[in-house]
Amino acid sequence: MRHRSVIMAALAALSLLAAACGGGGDGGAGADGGQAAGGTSEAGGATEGGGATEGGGDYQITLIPGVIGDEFYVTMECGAREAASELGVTLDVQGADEFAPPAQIPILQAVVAQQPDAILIAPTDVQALQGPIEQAAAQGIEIVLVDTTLEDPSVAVSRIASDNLEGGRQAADALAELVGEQGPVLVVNVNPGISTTDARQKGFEEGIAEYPDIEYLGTEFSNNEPARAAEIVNATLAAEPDLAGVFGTNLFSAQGAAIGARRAGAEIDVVGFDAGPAQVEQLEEGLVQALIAQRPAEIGRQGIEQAVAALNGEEVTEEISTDFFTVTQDNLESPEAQEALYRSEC
Ligand code: T6T
Repeated sequence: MRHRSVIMAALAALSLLAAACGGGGDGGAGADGGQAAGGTSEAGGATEGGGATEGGGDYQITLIPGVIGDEFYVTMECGAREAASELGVTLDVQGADEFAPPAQIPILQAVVAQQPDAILIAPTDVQALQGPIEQAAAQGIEIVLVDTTLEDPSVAVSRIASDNLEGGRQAADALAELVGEQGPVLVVNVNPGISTTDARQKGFEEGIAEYPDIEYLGTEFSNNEPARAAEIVNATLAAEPDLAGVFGTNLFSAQGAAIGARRAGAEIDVVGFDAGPAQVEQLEEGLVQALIAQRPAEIGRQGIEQAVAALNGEEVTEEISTDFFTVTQDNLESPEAQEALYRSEC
């Protein structure tokens, strides 16, 4: 709505000028520029937001997650909603039901047509979303990349993500320790071209190379489908009955890998990225040994803060990296672990 805000501010200024010139006594409605554009929502509450919304920030921001219904993105939305309410901006969330560019691009285009002031987006592919996001930025919409990134992220004012390379290395160390630093291990990834999971795979490969007695069997792709991840583990076990461990690079890959291991009755150690409720159940059941929890709420919160800073013309931070907490059965009840678990609703 930035263009509309500018027009409304200009109209308000004109009406003030007209009033000052004695051009009519009913110009009051336009005297508060923020109010004039506030027809869309409660965003007028922006004045409470303090420094970050200084200047009448009745901003409209849309969050486009990688996919809806994924507790990582649900938790991100919760953090974004909290920040939006504190800063008095209006947040709308629109996502596709599949983690795939053909599903996400039309959503992005529909959002752009609504002309929000800023878009927070988790691009589902480093290349396929480059053009569509550049087109959004060309309309004057501020772009913040949350979680995933692009081949050329310079289109965004800020990007906020886990240090996924480091996360992959931590997964390698955790799995190596679990398997006693020996035996064949497998990675179940999502799809090539996703910045986060590509980096986790790379970090894992670098980390696991440090263990000479571990045989890295390679990476297979689940297409973000637990059933496919389970089949991959079952097929690998058929060919490699000694399979010792699996690293699932995201929530659905890890969840499916553990299901495959259970179905085969195999004693495999599983390390998974993310910490959704079903993953935590698998941890409790002993199907998974470690969950590398990201900080999705923090990513969402910082995404909103950076977008608002950009809209206010304040300093933004180009790249923000968030940390992890590795959840195990041993620490699951600790406040730190509980705080790190993902939510299925806000
Ligand atoms: O692991 C997260 C996210 O970081 C990744 O980019 C895609 O998968 C998740 O959403 C989990 O399903």
